[in-house]
Amino acid sequence: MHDEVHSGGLSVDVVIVGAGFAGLLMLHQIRRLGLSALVYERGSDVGGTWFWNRYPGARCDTESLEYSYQFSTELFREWKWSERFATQPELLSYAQHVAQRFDLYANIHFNSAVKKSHYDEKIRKWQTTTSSGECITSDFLILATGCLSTAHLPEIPEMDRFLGKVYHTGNWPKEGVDLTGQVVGIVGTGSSAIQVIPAIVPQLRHLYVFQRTANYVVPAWNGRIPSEYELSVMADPASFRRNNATMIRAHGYRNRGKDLSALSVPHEQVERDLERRWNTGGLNFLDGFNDLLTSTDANRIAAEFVKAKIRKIVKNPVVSELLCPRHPIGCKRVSVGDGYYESFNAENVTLVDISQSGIQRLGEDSIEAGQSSYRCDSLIFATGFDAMTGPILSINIIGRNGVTLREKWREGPRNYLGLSVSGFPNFFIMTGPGSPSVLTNMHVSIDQHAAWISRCINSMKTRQLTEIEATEDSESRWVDTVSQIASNTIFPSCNSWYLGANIPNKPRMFMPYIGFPSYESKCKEIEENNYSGFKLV
Ligand code: N01
Repeated sequence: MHDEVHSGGLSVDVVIVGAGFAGLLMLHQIRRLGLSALVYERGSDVGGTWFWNRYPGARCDTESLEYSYQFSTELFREWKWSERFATQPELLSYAQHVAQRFDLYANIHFNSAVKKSHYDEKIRKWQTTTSSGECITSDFLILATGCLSTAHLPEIPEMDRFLGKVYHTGNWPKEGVDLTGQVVGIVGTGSSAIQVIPAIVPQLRHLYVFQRTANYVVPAWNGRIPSEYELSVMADPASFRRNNATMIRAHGYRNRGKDLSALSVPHEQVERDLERRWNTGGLNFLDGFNDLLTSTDANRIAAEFVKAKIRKIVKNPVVSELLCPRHPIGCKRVSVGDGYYESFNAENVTLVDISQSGIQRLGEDSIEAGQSSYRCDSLIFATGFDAMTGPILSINIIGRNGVTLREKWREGPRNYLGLSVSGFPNFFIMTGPGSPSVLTNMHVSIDQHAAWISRCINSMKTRQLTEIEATEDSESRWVDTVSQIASNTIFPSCNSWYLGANIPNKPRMFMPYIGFPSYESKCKEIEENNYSGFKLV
């Protein structure tokens, strides 16, 4: 499929970075065009997020039937999910199954991290080098590096002094970890922590949970998928998928809310809807009304509803107050999981409030915070990721005139549609900043990007064009559009990773585009207008 070139390197039409769900589909689409492609993956197998995040309790918080590949009805019908919210091992098996079923392994190089990609303007090709010493020349470079794949370990004084084991949820050891009978400290209370905590508490001697910011957690009520529901979905997968794509976050159409302000109806009606959604479980908790994420008054109703639930679940009133968040609900990602708040009723769990003190230092066998020292055998950092831009900028990407992407994005990511960067021809980013990405069901966003990019490449090849690249003007207008949409919501109002606020010195900018349906139609319109806003050569 690919040619050897004189330098001893390889030459292909397309280099794809990453063999997670996005990279696998992109490879499949490029091969369907009859073009050659190679995928470079730093891990030893496919799966991306689900390859690395093997921590106890890890599972997806988008429903399995929705968090499935969209491109093949046969695949959709033949794969049987065992639970409403799939576990990490099942998601990893699914990725492996897809790679085998579509014969993708042959074109993936594992244990091979892309270090540098340089656009050679003379020959109009990308030159890519990897950690395993490979050099590849390609017409196109596509990043499918994921949004939450650069784990963030905070800098804590005297980190190296700790003699026990230190784990990060985003890099969990493949061979597993036995924590039985240990005293463990966990730092962080985001989506990863709220899954780990209930999963490990029963086996521990003691767990200290170090909380800097309390988090809103809504139940999953996980269980088997009701067979009549599954049958109805399987009867017409196309309309199931289409209906989900009409939702702002590209999933949850079964729980579609009303196009109605929560402030325009009696309070009891809002409470009833929240109660019904709480009892249904899942990420559609805030979908009942159209202003829960745009009006602080409407948002407060939902926030207070969850706080009342926390106060009811957690028996110790001091602990339950500490667990009640102070920021608007949804401006940091709402977490979904079962048994998190209940864990704080267990005798072997202590919540440590570090909102004022932070963690001061590590000792040989302890964490020191506030005026106290907490003895621990092992530590788990559930401290998140350098989200969205981290994985992209970990590669030295060099565009026209030797300008690096890192320089270009010094003040935050700039691109057009999230897909293309001016000064970086024939370069596409899948589900990155500037696209709906992390605010959506990733499979829908991946599908839309893979289809759009492959049609674009096909069109270029058929028309014998050699370069496509966003213009600076369309890029500037797009950056303004993304931030304008966000400014009409409560999203920018707290220190979330959506804004880069979790990483010291990272430029603050709301990165994802809000609203899958309007994004999808914009991309379609641009394509139909012969890629308006792009420069084609
Ligand atoms: O990371 P996070 P995550 N000292 O950034 C705390 C997806 N995901 O891995 O809020 C003390 O959300 C930090 O505190 P604060 C999902 O999109 C999905 O949990 O910054 N604490 C916070 O509590 C999710 O949003 C699934 O004050 C520190 C925590 O660490 C995203 O991944 C499962 C600290 C980090 O929370 C990231 O989730 C898991 C410090 N120095 C993840 N630094 C599902 O599909 C950070 N913290 C279910």
